[in-house]
Amino acid sequence: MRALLSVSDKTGIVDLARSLHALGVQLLSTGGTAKLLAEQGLPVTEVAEVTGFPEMLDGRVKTLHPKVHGGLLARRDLPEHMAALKEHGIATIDILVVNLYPFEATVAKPGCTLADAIENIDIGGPAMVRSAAKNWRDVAVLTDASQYAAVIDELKAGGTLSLKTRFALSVAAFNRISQYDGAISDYLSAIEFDEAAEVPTRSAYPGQSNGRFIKLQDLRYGENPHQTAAFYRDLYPAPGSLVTAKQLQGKELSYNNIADADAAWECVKSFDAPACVIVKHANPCGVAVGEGPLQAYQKAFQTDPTSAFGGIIALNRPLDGAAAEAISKQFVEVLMAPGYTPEALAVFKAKANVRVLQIDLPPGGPTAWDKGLNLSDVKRVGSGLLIQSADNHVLQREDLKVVTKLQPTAQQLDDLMFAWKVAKFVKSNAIVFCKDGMTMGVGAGQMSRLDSARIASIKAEHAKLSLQGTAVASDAFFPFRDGLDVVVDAGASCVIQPGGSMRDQEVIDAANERGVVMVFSGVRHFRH
Ligand code: 93A
Repeated sequence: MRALLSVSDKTGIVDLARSLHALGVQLLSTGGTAKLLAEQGLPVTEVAEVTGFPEMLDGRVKTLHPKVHGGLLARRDLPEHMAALKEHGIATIDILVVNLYPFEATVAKPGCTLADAIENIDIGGPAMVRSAAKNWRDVAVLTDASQYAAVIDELKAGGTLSLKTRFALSVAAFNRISQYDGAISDYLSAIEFDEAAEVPTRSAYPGQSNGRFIKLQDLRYGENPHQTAAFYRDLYPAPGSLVTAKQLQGKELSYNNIADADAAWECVKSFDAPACVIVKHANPCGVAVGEGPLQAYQKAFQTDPTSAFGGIIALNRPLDGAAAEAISKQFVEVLMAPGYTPEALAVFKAKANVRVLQIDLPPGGPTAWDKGLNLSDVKRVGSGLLIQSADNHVLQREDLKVVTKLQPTAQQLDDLMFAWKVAKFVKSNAIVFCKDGMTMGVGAGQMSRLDSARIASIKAEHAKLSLQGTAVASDAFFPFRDGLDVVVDAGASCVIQPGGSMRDQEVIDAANERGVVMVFSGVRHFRH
């Protein structure tokens, strides 16, 4: 038997070669690998000796030769193939051990140039891997050091490898090649060609993933214990996104924790002012801005203390000791902030189960960030995917259109803008009552807008909050006046909604009749 060993990552290769040699396998190898094996006293033949060609073009051409590929690809069961080998003096290669130029690790290094990346695109390695993997009935292909031990054990036990093992190795090899090519494709897709300078440059964050993901971890289970689950990240995660979080303490994150944490983080990072968002079951049950983290949290908590129990809490300012003390009085599943003072960390040390995450806010502030990106939003349906650009729309004050006789006061405008920002993160149908930079009642995820409105006011009642003089946001237009009547009956003095209904006039007339302010945003924020 002959084995060809050509590896960039030399981990475990000497032990493997030694075991193969002990089993009577003849060793072939490329420059660096051959040198290492020879230094360890192993008898090894250089591929250059076999091909009769030196390695050339800085190693770009080492193994791309019929003496190598013929030896890998010939079918041992076809006499014509074996005769052709004989005619051309080619010997079969039965085991191939290759790992590729470290392309992924190279491009992951800060400051990696395009030239560095290109030099680390392996050509000869994948070609050999494909040849061997295609001819899996006759050739065993090892592409990862984690496979070495089992292969040696099997060879020691029976002198050969089973077809089953060779097939599994072939599948693993093609998977590795696909992953490798995917990384190259992703990297190059992020390059923009600068016409003027005639140079390609790579944007730090391409804002697209080509559908390529990297597994971060297996999760204990999915949404329910009988479902399996894992957590993946985009190949190029957006700065400030949940996958960039560092967990400082606490139990392992669950599937639902991650989904809720994302909802909370996306919402809190849309605020410029110090803000706090408490999420339960993917919906905010309290959102507030304040002078600092403590006040923001206290206000957010007040919205719905019952629902906040076991909540996911996100803040967009570093957490200080006082805010930590206040938060630690409630049962909290996950806590997120861009930083923690030592006092804040000390508070949670005593509560070992609380998952404490630190995430940097995206650079440039919420507005710049939301506008600049083309993140995609994906939903699985049956055996298909729905893909859309993320709902990054940020409403500006000048976009508002006052449609009632009554004009909003400055305070009402602030409340309306705040309510609109929150409504974007509430599942449809969303009705959100707000006042003084805090949510006063959130109605989420109902099949009828009227029910969302009713639920929001019931919740305010439970929290002993008065809805008198509140601002209300509705994520989509009121199709009839009845929805408006419900929120005004509950105490709202101003309303923001997209407008655009056939019966806008009926709803505007109702607002005028009830003596409330109404503004149109001109955009809808469905969130299903
Ligand atoms: O430059 S290559 O694309 N051209 C080749 O012909 C070739 N043959 C093997 N890269 C090639 N390799 C790669 O060299 C292998 O995939 C492996 O990663 C590396 C091992 O080189 P050395 O043994 O010199 O360290």
